[in-house]
Amino acid sequence: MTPPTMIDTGLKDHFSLKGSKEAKVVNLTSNKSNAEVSFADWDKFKFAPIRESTVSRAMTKRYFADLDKYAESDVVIIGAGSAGLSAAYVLAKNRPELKIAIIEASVSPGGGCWLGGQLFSAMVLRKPADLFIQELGIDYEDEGDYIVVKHAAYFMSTLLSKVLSFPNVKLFNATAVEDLITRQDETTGELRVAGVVTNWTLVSLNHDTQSCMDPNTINASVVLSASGHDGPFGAGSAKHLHRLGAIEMGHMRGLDMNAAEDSIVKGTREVTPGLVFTGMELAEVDGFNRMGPTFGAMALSGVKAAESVLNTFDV
Ligand code: 48N
Repeated sequence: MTPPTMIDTGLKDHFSLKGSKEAKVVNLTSNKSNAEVSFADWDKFKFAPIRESTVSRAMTKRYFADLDKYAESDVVIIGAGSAGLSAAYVLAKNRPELKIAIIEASVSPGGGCWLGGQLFSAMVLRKPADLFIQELGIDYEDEGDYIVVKHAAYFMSTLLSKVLSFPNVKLFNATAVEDLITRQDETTGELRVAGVVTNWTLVSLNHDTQSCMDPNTINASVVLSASGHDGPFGAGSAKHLHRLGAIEMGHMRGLDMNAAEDSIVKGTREVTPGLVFTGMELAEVDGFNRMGPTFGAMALSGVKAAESVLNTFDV
């Protein structure tokens, strides 16, 4: 019987691995104990030992350190969809000194950007959004006035991985923003947003089934709301401001790709002191059209939102 061919585990830098029984792993260069391990004989395979509490402490120590660190954040972004994450990328890359907390209600960040339209995979972005795709190093097909990324998940996973790799960003997923921290100017009466009120999403979904489950808070110099159009959680900040009498809600209008994408990008701004809106939540604030399955405005609204956030710092 011909010996099995070389198994490429992607680990060959550390292992000399052959498919045959005699294969030996020579000096695990990344392993301090320099243990000799043979992957050829799985019966002898063994992980390094661990105690369960070590895993628990490794997770909880870091999570609670992050809660402490980001309890005072420079920027809080509500919603890890395409607009929120595009803004997070621009902010984190350009201002590494800023502490940026992203609050995402879902366990899985990404919002509506894992698929194109009607569950189709390909993602369309109209130019000049191709410039942002080039910045992210994502391959695409150039179709003249627009580009196509072969799978929306390729865009979202690339953007997400880059945002999460920045040392000044912390993603709190499975965490919902339930309300806004506000300050009222005693003389002018002007309302300023000064942070967010949070809770585990599963708690937020069950306030009616339990006795009072009070929230937590994050103070922030600026809040960027990117919670998408109206839905179970969507447009939360717009609804909070409306409840507080700070804005009238325009509510998202019918689909018009050309009108929608231009107005969303141009309309991205600080709507109330301390609160910038971006992405489809802005359509609920200003009554813009929806654009349907095209994502250029989400990316570039996020880019503009980053600029609006920085402008509030640099006043
Ligand atoms: O993807 P979305 O919903 O929002 P955007 O604005 O980033 O992108 C919108 C885009 O996907 C479209 O809707 C496209 C262009 N379609 C247009 C059309 O015509 O239909 O992401 C929002 C994120 C989601 O991940 C939510 O889970 C999250 O925000 N979220 C929240 N996270 C924390 N606390 C909340 N209260 C909350 N509400 C929503």
